[in-house]
Amino acid sequence: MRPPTDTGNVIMTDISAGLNALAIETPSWAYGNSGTRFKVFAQEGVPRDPFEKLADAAQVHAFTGAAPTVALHIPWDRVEDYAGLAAYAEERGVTLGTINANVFQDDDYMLGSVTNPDPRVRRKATDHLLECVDIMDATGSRDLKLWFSDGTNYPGQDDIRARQERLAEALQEVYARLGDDQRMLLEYKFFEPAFYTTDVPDWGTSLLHCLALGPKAVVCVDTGHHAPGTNIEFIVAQLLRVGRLGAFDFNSRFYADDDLMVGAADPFQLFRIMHEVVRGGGLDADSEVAFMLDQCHNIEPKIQGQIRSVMNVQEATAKALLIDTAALKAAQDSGDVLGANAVLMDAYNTDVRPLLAEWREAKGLAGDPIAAYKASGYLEKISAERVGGNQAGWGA
Ligand code: PSV
Ligand code: MN
Ligand code: MN
Repeated sequence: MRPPTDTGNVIMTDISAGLNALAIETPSWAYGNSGTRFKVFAQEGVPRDPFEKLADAAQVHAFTGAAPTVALHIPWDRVEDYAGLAAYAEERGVTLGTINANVFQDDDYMLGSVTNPDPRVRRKATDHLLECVDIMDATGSRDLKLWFSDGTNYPGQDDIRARQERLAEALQEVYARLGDDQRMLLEYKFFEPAFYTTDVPDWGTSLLHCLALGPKAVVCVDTGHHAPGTNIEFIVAQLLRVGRLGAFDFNSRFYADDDLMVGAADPFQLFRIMHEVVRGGGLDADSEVAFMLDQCHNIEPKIQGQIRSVMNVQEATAKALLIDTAALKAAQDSGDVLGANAVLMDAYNTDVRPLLAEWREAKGLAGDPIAAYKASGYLEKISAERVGGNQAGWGA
């Protein structure tokens, strides 16, 4: 095992380079009130509009130094002047990131959006996706993230094969509208809200559509969108191999799409994922893999929850960077099963918190971002200033 810090600067330098490359995008919707279908619990000081969400996201970046961009969800973050919104973000030290389309909350979409049997609804949905590309042009965003709630609840309800053709047609139209430096991220999810078939249920379906579209179409892996027991790191390795891992939506789950803080339910899984990311070049200088959070903080303080999530990803990444890759390869090549496993476990079992504090302090940040944020008084300030904050999506 490579000891983390005190045997020399070489190791700290290696790890620093990897950590420096790790930028984690936070989602605007994490800052608003959220809940389950049973209850949304209102918290004090939550943002009343997209501007205030950006102000909160800027705090996460200020205290972690690792969350420089913010994802928007349209229409939740609809404004008149997107260039103005981008300028507001930049004044606070962050920039606008991925544009998330939303073709799941209108009554029209009960039987699907771009796969709906009704051509009028398909047109409406595709027009929204095209509008999102217009917004990307105004915000300077690179990525359009597409998640479709489309699917069926009952066998025979619709022609599941025709739905794939409708999906391909809409994706093709949107793909053709992308600029040279823009990308389409196609997210998959195995169920919910559809319970029998989902039109983009898995990475294979997403990848097939991306391959048919072209190089600007890449897969988004939301870590909460798999059946229990799915080996997500294998999916990550496979997509990296073929250059089609576009992005992560990080979160963690105990049961279904729980949207809990990444690394909370299964830190070992997150470490295994980050090991494959590092192994597959996902943190290299020429990597275009985007690391995003897609979470809701229903019962915990939201800004603090985002800071903790960023730290959890950093801890898993630092551990992955600590793996003694030469020793691992030697053990693997010689068929030393237990030796190879021990190399991985030694890195995982290392307490990287002192090393991360050192990395932060070298950048002029507080070693403990949570304590520094709590001491800053920001939560008290927004609680006093903001009255009547909105639900994550529909209000703002
Ligand atoms: C769907 O469950 C999802 O993961 C998609 O990314 C949505 O855009 C997001 O959640 C926000 O609700
Ligand atoms: Mn997601
Ligand atoms: Mn989800």
